[in-house]
This record gives sequence, C-alpha cells and structure tokens, in this order.
Amino acid sequence: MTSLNDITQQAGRDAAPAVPFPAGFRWGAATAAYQVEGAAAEDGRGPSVWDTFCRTPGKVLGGDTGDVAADHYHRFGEDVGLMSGIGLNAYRFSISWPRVQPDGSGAFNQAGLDFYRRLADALLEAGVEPWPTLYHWDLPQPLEDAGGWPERDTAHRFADYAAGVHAALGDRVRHWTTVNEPWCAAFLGYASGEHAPGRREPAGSLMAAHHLLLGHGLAVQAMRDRLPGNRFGAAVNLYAVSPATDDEADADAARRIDGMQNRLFLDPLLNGRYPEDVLADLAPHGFAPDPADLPVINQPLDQLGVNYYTRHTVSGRPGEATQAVSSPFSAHSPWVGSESVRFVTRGRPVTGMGWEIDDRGLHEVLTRLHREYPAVPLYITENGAGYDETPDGGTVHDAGRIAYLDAHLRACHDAISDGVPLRGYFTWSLLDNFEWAWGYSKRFGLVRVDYATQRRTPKDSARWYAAVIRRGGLPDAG
Ligand code: IFM
Repeated sequence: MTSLNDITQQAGRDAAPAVPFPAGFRWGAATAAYQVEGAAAEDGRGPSVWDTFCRTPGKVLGGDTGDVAADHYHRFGEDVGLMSGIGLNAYRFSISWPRVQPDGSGAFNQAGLDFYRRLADALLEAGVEPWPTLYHWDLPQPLEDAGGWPERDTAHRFADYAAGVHAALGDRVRHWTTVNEPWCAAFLGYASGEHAPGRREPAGSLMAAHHLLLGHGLAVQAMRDRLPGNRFGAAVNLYAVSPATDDEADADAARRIDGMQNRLFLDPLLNGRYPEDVLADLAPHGFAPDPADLPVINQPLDQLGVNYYTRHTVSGRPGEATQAVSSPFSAHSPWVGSESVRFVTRGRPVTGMGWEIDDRGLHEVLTRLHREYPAVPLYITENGAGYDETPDGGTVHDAGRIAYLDAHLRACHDAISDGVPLRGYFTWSLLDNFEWAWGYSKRFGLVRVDYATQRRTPKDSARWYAAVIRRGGLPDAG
C-alpha cells in the first residue's frame, strides 16, 4: 500500500506550476453522509428515505445499501490523515439529518451532533477547513411519511434542523452549504423515481424543487440570524446545454433543458424569480409557486457551489439517436415539461458512468454564470469521474481520472483568467463510495476503498492531486 509519506514526497519533488491558481484557492475533496458514513443504525441515527429505498427490491444495483459504506463514521481519523497527506485545505462532507434529528423534527440526537463536532475538530487540527452540506438527499423517513419535499412543511422542518446543527457547529464551521443538487433530489426522487423515495409524481416533483429552494432560503435566514460572520450558499448541479443542430426544434429543446436543469434553480436563488419561459412550459403541470416565497429563496449568498460533470446535447426532433441521462432504471422521465426532448450522444469519450467528457462545458458554465447573474464567489463543489476499477500492483493506475481532473482544472483556470470569481475546487470524491442507484459498482474516489476490509489505498490520482496542490497549480499542458 502506498503510504502518506509517498504521496507527500512525490508532491514535494515537483517544479513550480506553469498554470498557477490564485493564492488562497481552496483545494478540496467532497463526500456525502449516506455515501460514506455507514453506521446506519448506530448511536441513535434514524432511518432515511435512502435506507428504505435500498431495501426495496430492484431499486439499487446488486441490492447494495449504505449500511456500512466506507465506514467513515468509525474511520474518519484515518480519512482526515489521508486528506492532510494529499494536502487538502478543505473537506466538503454532508451532515446526515436522520443522524442528528432522527424524526426530522423535534429532539436532536446529541451523539449525532457530537460525531460532527469530533470530525470538525479533527479537520481543524489537521489544517483542513470543514465545509458541511446540510442536505445531500437523506431525508428522515418520518418526513417522507408525512409527504416529503412536495409538502411545504418539509422546508420549515429543514430550516429548524439547519438552525439546530448551526447552533452545535457554528463556532467551528464557517462555510455552510444548504442543499446539494436540488434538481436530483426533486426530479430523480419524485419524477423519474430513480432515487429515493422513488415516487413518480411530476406535479409533486415541481413542488419538491420549489420547497427545496424555499428550505434553502429559510435555512440561510435562520442560520445567519444566529451568527452573522458565517458564509452561506447552496450547491447546484449545472450542465452545459447545446442543441444537436441549428434546427429550431433543437434550439427549443436546449432552451427547455437549460431551463429545467440550470435556470429553474439559478434564477430564483440569484435573481428572486422563476424564468417566464420555464413557468410557461410547466403550466400544464399546474406549477404555480407562491410568489411571496421568492424573496425568501433569494437570500444574499456568500458563495455558490457548482457541481459539474458533463454537457447535455439535445434535440427536439423525433428519431435522433439518444442516450439515457442518468441511471439504467429510469422508466419515467425526470424532465418534467420537456418530455419530447431527446439526449443525443456525440461520440466523445465517456467516463464509466457513460457521461461524455467535456471540460470546455465547465468553462462555459462558469463564464455564463459570471456574465448573466449577479456576482457571487463561486466554488466547484463537485467534479470528478467514476469508473469500474480494479487495483493493480498495490495501487490503482487511474490515468483516465487524472486526465479528466487535469482538463477540468485547466477549464477552471481559464475561467479565472476570464474574470470569473472562482475561489476553490472540490473533487468528487475523496473516497470510493455508494453511488446511489448504481450501488458500489462505480468508483469516483482519489482513494480506493476495499469494501471487504475497509482498507484505503491512494490511487495515482491522489498523488497527482497532491502534486497539483503542493505546486499551487498545473504543469504546462506539454
Ligand atoms: O455521487 C454523486 C453525488 O452524490 C452527487 N453528485 C454527483 C455524484 C456522482 O454521480
């Protein structure tokens, strides 16, 4: 096994970067509670929608669950050691709502809060800044039983939960992310049913999206009132979107998908309104959110998290070659209001998820945000590549992941040179982990996890990333 010393020493031998990032840039990696923690029934944690979903036959590949995952709950000390070996100066993790407030309302579970206090302390001691996300999809089951995100009350429960976590951790955590990828939580969870809770209710999914945004706004209000010095934001999964051809129908398909994927979230968060064309597309589904919620959603943001993986190329004409956009389980579309749109494969190289690799799309997303929306400090809160991988001679030679990360970091650098206020980059993921409906079949980690032994093995990409951080940038493209 490669030791941490090896990681650091190799990084130390590298020359000054030809492509330097600004001083103070956050170099991070990300995980999420249900994907890494395990300890699903320990120390008072209650069930979440994902515990229930994983136990529903046919929902997750191989019948996998997050019961043990990467056992981060018990091994976080070792994992923090890995982070400092790589040289990360920030770690994005999520707080498990059912671990700290098992019923989703009412009493908090002190043992759950203590876990995150210990984690934050270990990080701070190692010089790694803790960046928690409050909601990465593990809704407490009792709240789902009461109607889930389509119910307005869930947004208020989320704000109460956020205030409770903030009271416990606000003294040691400065940067807070409210909701992660509300598009996925709303539309994979409540429209296509590929994700927990597996409901297929188009109208309900739209209200889920609205209430996730409302929950974000209410949570920011609740936390900022408690301790004004902290920094607050959300993390949205944005895509570059292109029409397959210059045909008008394809242009309209691109407008719709950009509307549902990007603008449905960015416009209320940053401008305090839903886009008119998207509201018109969604009117047949009865989407008529209360306009009084918009100023609540539109809280001043201190940071915006961008999760970027690929581009959508779309056609509005029948008969184009198409590809599934998310998992192989989808029988229903997550694209409410855009059902006639087809996703076109361009034949570019793909990751193990089947997602086309398109680093220029990241530059496009960042410069578009800078051009079209009010200025806010940006962070890449997720970016990475998942593959089916096998270890080779005590490590993993993940050249594909290194090439992916290198290309996307160059896109970030170009965006910074173009004036985009990009302040940090968190790769997805620190560790191999539970990839939702794909179970453990896809690996995104810088560090391999052998799930039978829980042994951690840094991959080539961990050493590569350590060298990038140590140099403060990338070498010449060569
Ligand atoms: O693993 C997920 C993560 O939970 C949310 N963003 C995308 C990642 C890769 O699919």
